[in-house]
Amino acid sequence: MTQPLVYVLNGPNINLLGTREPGIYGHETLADINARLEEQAKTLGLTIKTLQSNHEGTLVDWLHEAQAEGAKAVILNAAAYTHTSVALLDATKAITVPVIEVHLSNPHKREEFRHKSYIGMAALGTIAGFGAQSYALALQAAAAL
Ligand code: CA2
Repeated sequence: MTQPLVYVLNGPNINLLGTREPGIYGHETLADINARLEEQAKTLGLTIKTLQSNHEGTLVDWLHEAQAEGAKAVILNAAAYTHTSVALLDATKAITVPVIEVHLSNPHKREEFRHKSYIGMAALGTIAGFGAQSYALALQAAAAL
């Protein structure tokens, strides 16, 4: 039997993780986080597909792809597009796959412009503020769905 598939999508600048602003985003790189998620996915009996793009339309395409590929959940850190992208909101609404919004930091503790989340208007739930652990908590939530 094939294992449930979960997409893990990361948005702009997350590829730079671990290189700048460690006080906010931690010392781990995206490769470190993804490697740990792969291990966790094995334990949970899930298959994950990890992707990162700096381009809004590519993230929209991957949300559509998650649906087309029969993914059971999407974990999405849309980064700055969280606070700006109606296109990602529409894509999140357009698919029936549940989207779990994730953030390393807690945007509500930060600047006012980060308090609004377009993704949060359509996501099943949001996990924020736990650093790299936010992704692990989201994968656990996905496994429980
Ligand atoms: O806390 C999060 O996960 C964010 O989604 C990160 C975004 C930010 O715009 C959101 O408000 C909250 C920024 C990602 C930038 O990534 C960097 C990585 C390394 C160094 C600097 C930024």
